[in-house]
Amino acid sequence: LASRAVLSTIDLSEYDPEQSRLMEERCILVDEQDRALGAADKKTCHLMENINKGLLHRAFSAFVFRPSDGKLLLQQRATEKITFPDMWTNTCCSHPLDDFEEEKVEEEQLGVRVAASRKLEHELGIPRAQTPVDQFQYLTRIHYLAPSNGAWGEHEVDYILFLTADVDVTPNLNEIRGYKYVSRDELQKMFEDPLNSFTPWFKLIARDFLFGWWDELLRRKDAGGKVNAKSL
Ligand code: DMA
Ligand code: MN
Repeated sequence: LASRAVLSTIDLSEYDPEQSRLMEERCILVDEQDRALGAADKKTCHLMENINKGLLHRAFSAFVFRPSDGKLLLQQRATEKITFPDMWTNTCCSHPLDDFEEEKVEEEQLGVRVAASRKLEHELGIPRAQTPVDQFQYLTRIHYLAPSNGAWGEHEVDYILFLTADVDVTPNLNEIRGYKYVSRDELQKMFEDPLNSFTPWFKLIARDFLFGWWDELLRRKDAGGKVNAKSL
């Protein structure tokens, strides 16, 4: 598998310097059962040539809902992003890193929770105190592969996390162009407008899971309850 394959690389000098630097982060490599196999830099992990050889890494997709009205916080990815630029997507996605011991912890999905709190602050400027790791609800994990533009793509075991919390957003414009809160119906309308483009994982999660879970979240909102993923 990947450990024995000769992996490809690429020159990043044409890309945004900060996003190029972030390509040095070390992702956690996994097998299809999400067993950790080691680490590789983010650049190596996101080249389709390597993905086609079986390279797979761990990721998370966080969905933040506003308590008062149950609306979902969306972001539009910055033009500077190397993969999937300018697309609308869920609140925040990224990777638990091999660079941090606590992000490798698998018990109670601690590693991905810590990474989610870290990246909600990095991308949206949300203070970490507003995203306590024990408040994220883990729903499920999905295995998916999606080409992006040019040489790039994604191939991940992606942990889906929900958080219902009031948050203060101060966008990092190198990461996101914009953000907005949407109701279920407003998101449906956005999907129907061909002028909007969405990340493939957000479309997949929306199609297969999100609307059902969101309905349950709204039903249980006043009871302060969490979504029962097994019942869906
Ligand atoms: C990667 O997201 C993770 C998923 C689930 C697609 P990303 O490209 O936004 O990560 P980062 O901003 O860390 O490059
Ligand atoms: Mn990835």
